[in-house]
Formats: sequence, structure tokens, C-alpha cells
Amino acid sequence: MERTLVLIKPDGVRRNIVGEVISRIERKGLKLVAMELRTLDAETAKTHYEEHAERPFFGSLVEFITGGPLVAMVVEGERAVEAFRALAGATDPVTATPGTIRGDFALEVQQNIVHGSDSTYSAEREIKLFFPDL
Ligand code: 3AN
Repeated sequence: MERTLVLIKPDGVRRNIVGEVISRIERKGLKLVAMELRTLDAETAKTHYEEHAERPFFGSLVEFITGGPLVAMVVEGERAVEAFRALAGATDPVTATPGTIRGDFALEVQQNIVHGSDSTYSAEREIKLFFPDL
């Protein structure tokens, strides 16, 4: 069974769509194996997004992701990484297909509601960062 790290980012929590997102994950047949509501410190946020460290939006991304509580969870199932990325939709919510989480609930590329690991390798790294005891 494959695992992936999912975040409902501070914009999703602020907009009260945590239940909606979790419901979509469960309806798909994916299983929650860990979940926590927490506010990230800057160091954890920078480590999480380290591949974007050189991008011009890095500072603002770290500020956004640490700006309020988020929901972190580990989700498990058949090809869970790909399955959740399909539920989330494209990074840019304007062009994300309606029916996806981003396609239905967002308009801005930074505030795009959810994060899902982009590979099994990233998933392993990100799960260790958020849930070291798992
Ligand atoms: P995804 O989350 O779809 O894997 P990435 O890894 O390219 O997308 O980007 C990580 C996060 O960085 C996005 N979820 C978004 O919040 C933010 N981001 C990506 N591109 C931009 C951009 N051009 N301007 C501001 N924020 C961005």
C-alpha cells in the first residue's frame, strides 16, 4: 500500500472546507492513517518546501503556510500519491478541472487549498517531517 502526505493549507482551514476535503479523500476510497491540526514554524515550512528555495515566491509561500493552522494527514491506498494529485487538480486553480478540489474551491496559485506529495520519494520525506513517529 502506498502513502502520501496531504496538507489542507491555512486557506482551506480558514474557509471551513476541511470536512469537504476529507470527505472527498474518503469517498475516493483512500484511508486516513494519521491526522493533526497544527501551525507550522518557519523552519519546518522551509524544509517542507526546500525544492522551491530559489523561487521568487518562496518567502511569501513560507509566510502563507505558517500564517494559521493547517491540517496535516497521511493518506494510504492504491497509488495514493497519484490518486490524491488527481483529486487535488492542477497547481493553478484557474485551469484546474472543475470537479477537483482546486478546480472547485480556488482561484489563486498560492492559496490553492491542498498539498499532496508529488512522488513516493517526496511522500516518504514529507511524512517523516510531519509525523516522525509513524
Ligand atoms: P503542487 O502543490 O501542485 O505540487 P508546486 O510544488 O509547484 O505545486 O508548488 C508548491 C506550492 O507553491 C503551490 N501549492 C503553491 O502554493 C505555491 N506556488 C506554486 N507556484 C507559485 C507561484 N507562481 N506563485 C506563488 N505561489 C506558487
